[in-house]
Amino acid sequence: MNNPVSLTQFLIEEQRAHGSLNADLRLLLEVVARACKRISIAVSKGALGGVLGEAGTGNIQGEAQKKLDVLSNEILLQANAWGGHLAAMASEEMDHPSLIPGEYPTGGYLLLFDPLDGSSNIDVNISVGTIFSVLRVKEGVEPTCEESFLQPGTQQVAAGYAVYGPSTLLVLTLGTGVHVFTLDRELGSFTLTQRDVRIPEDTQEFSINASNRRHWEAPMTRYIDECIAGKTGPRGKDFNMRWVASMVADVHRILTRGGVFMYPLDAKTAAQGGKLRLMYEANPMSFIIEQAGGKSSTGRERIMAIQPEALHQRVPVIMGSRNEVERVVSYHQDN
Ligand code: P6P
Repeated sequence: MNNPVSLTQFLIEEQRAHGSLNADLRLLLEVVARACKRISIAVSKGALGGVLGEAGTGNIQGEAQKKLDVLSNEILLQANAWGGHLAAMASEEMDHPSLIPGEYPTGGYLLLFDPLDGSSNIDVNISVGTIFSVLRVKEGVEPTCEESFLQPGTQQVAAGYAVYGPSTLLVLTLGTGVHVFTLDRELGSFTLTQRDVRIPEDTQEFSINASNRRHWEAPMTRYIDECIAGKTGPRGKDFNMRWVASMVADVHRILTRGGVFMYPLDAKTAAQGGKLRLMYEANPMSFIIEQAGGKSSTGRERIMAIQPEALHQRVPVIMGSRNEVERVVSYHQDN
């Protein structure tokens, strides 16, 4: 690849082109990218790194934490402590927001993350990832309190994920398109490998945990049964199914070749409002999907329009190829 564009060069060029990327936000993104490199190294060591298996602790989600969940969370906290760009951080792995240590200055941004999404796949060597979302501190609200984080997804100034797969990728949006960087392990830097990703508007591939079928609402059952009916059914075409059980891996496949990712409201998760978390899974992924021309809904409303009521709030998620998401939403409206 001649004249490879590094993440740093890309961010400088974005600042020149759009002026929306001040020095603190640029530092934030470079620090998060560096933390993702460190997480990638830890993940890639596998059993040799002594970090597989359970940590022996649990998180607010009621989930047993993997050692790499805890390590990844620590890497992101430490990486972002000294820069003076953040007011506070929130994580899937922490009950409450984490404050910037007193010896460091604070800044005007809030960082939210799922430090290692899909970590149940770690011990079986399947792709996992880091998801992050960036907000500005909320005017008139103490920046370090939970309330300051409770902003709709439309308020995000940046969002991204790293996927630790056969290669380590960083996918990023600043609100002016979606761009993909591949980790060059020889240089130790992320190199731009795709600008302005666009999701195909149609698809023949859906992504859902089909073992939950008996718990789904009628519109979801209708949609999936029509896909499975294939050419002989109302869709008149065959569909393929993929479910990695790692949102980052499933969403990246959809970003790359189209598809629809669904973790719908079902009888199992209805009491909590859904399975996936709004603030650091659904919102950042929705920002990326919409910036790439796709759509993202709960089935009944645009995910990024939701006014959050709690930091670890859960929502149903239907996101991906525009025309397919619109069909699923229409079935919910018919119901
Ligand atoms: P299930 C991983 O734990 C996660 O939060 C997402 O990454 C993934 O899409 C989903 O849960 C998998 O859920 O119920 O299929 O194990």
